[in-house]
Amino acid sequence: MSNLELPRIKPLKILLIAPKGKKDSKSNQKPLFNMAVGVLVSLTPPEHHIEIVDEHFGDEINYDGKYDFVGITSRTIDATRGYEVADKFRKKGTKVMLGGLHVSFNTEEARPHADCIVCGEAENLWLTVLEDVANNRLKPSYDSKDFPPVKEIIPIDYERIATASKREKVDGTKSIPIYVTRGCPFECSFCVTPNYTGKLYRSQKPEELKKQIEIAKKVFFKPTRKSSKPWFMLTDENLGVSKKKLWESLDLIKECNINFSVFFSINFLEDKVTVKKLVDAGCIMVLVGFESINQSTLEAYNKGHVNSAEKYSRLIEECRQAGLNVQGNFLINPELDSFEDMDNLVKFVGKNGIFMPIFQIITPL
Ligand code: B12
Ligand SMILES: C[S@@+](CC[C@H](N)C(=O)[O-])C[C@H]1O[C@@H](n2cnc3c(N)ncnc32)[C@H](O)[C@@H]1O
Ligand code: SF4
Repeated sequence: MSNLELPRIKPLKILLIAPKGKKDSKSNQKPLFNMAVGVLVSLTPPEHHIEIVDEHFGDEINYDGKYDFVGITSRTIDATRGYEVADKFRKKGTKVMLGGLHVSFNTEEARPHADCIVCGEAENLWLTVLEDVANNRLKPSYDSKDFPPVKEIIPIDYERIATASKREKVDGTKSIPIYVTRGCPFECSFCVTPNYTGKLYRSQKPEELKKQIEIAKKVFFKPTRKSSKPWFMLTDENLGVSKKKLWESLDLIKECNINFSVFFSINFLEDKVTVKKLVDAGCIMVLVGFESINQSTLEAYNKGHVNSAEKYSRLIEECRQAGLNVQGNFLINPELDSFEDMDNLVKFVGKNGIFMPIFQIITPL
């Protein structure tokens, strides 16, 4: 249904917040605007007024503002702060809606902090939620499972985000997020993605993608003498899954004159044409989940069919030769990794010159 066919509802004043948890404050990661907020803004019909507060950018929260409701997104690292913000708004009588990955899996924990909890992807439930707020019949919870599955991911409205967030333009040393796809069909046992955004792999329409990059450049990028090209971070969980869509998208991205980084499974980098297309399109870095250099550990993670440990060194070197940096994610798991494994991993990372390796202690889902 297009916006034109929707019944008119009372225009709402909405505040969307990306909270920043205490642990997150220790990160030296350059902030990137939050794509959950980006999607909600892009889904909201134009008659509603939206403001964005992202604590990762140091935005201040005005608890005295008059809003029809405040929507707060959550990842685990930021969830406690999200609850704190929610409690403060509710004390002032403002309705609070919590959504996102963390609360979707921890609804009972989140419930005392919210008037409404939204579980799962927002695309197909958001207009119903807005209508219910406008008609004063907001329900305590909405679950994407009760709505049709999200088969299409929508273009991001960068212009509206720029207006709603009053974000300053960035030079090419900071990244602008964009997605091409969502979901991942693999089922690595430690990864929340297949259980959340789902195994259904969805892509944006390639022609929409090019338009968005051009608009995002216009509203968010400020060239400087040192960095004349914008840097985009593709926030896809795994860009390589559909080679046809990937190639189509890369051919279009190439025309946009940008640099970018992306998450990618190592096995897809065995295809030399894919690597060349990535480099030609402006990809500087692929972030790969190597997890372990032991095939038996990969098998234990149900990742043995996605990654072959014996190919790692060759593929990293081939990417380097082609002009592509490979950043590596490794899991540290006390149940599977011995001290000797750790020593071998450190040696592997040094020997193969892995760019900015990330070691993460495996955390429960
Ligand atoms: C891109 C990305 C990054 C980027 C960008 C982060 C950013 N600022 O946006 C970078 C590299 C910086 C990053 C950093 C980190 N990330 Co990260 N990241 C991702 C990735 C691949 C995609 C996120 C994304 O943009 N998705 C697209 C948006 C549109 O989806 P969404 O957020 O789920 O929102 C939808 C719904 O949830 C819902 N929704 C969300 N919020 C709300 C709110 C309301 C009110 C409503 C109604 C609906 C709603 O509607 C949206 C549209 O459908 C995810 C994987 C994943 N499956 O999410 C991991 C992921 C989110 N990251 C993860 C982690 C652990 C981290 C770090 C902590 C890593 C670290 N150790 O430093 C940091 C934390 C930084 C931070 N505070 O966010 C974990 C989070 C696990 C968890 N339990 O929370 C994930 C799931 C990866 C994984 N498989 O484990 N990340
Ligand atoms: C870098 S992306 C992976 C890119 C690509 N999808 C792949 O699998 O190669 C996500 C990374 O986050 C890390 N991760 C995911 N779930 C985790 C968990 N439960 N605990 C710790 N780290 C986790 C893993 O190292 C994983 O590779
Ligand atoms: S391939 Fe990557 S995104 Fe997909 S399930 Fe495995 S770790 Fe998660």
